[in-house]
Amino acid sequence: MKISLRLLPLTLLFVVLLSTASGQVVPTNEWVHFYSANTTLNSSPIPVGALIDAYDPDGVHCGADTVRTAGEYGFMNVYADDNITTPGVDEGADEGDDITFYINGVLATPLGPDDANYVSTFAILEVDLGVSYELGILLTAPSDDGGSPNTYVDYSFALTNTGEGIDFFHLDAWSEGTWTAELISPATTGYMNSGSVTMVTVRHHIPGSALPFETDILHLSATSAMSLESTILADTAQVTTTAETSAAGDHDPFIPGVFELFQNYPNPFNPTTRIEFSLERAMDVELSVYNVIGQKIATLTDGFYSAGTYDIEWDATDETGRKVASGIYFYRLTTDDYSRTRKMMLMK
Ligand SMILES: [Ca+2]
Ligand SMILES: [Ca+2]
Repeated sequence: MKISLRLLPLTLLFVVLLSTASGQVVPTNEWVHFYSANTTLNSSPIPVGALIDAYDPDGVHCGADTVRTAGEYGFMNVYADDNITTPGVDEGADEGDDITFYINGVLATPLGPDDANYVSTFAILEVDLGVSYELGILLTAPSDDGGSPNTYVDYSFALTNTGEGIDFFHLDAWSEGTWTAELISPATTGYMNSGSVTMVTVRHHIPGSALPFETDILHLSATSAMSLESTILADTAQVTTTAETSAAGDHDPFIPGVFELFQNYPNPFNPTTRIEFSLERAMDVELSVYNVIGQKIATLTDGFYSAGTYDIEWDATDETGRKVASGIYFYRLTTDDYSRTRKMMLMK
């Protein structure tokens, strides 16, 4: 079958559109094996994970393989049309058909030594392929967010394949500080078509020990498995999570059977206030006061307490005995396993 050179690109475009619409290879009882030990992407050995697809001149998807060893593919079965049992359905090639190959959805050039032709059933043909195309990744971060200690914030990053071919991505999420990052969806690896966008959900866990206004940075990176070693293609994006603490502590998890930290009284206050807490059992506790940027300014008590209810006064002075300014402060009770924080206001 001859196609004029002028018509070739449009015909091939049609083939791709048709094939991605119809998709699956239908195996028949006759095929040709194609293979290569010298197939390249952008002049380097084709990487593991690359997708090779074969089409007959009718645009039928009649062969598929995934690269398992860099630079190689095959044996890859390219199937014939079964003209006897399914005369009305075209499953693939007829003898003498030229076969068109795509790598990651991009037209590949057959480089021999054998012709890319369904010469005769059960032939074994060595056809090296070469393809060149641009790779591209774009990761877009959502807005910064916040949440209470002992909870988490889910972020949706947009991952776009801005390259010209299908790519195979590796995702990696991590936290810059001591908090934890968890990739929720999709899986850590996956294929994406050129131009497509995938939303990646990453969960940033805020530990119970996080102080008010403490922040941590969450990173997400996407790396292309199709990029070559010398030019690793990757993109990263980041968001900052802030630990928040509400006045009533209404986002704090309830900690039954351990302790309770009550709202200070009076509040707002001037010049002193009382902070009450109760312990269900004996334990080490620390009660401290923090300013709005998360700095500890006073330790009200730190020691071993038996079970019971206690009441501690704060006279609005810092560790050095100086009076602190009007404004919002946090007080926090910390035990070996838990902590709880509440907000109070000094109003002079
Ligand atoms: Ca058929
Ligand atoms: Ca056919």
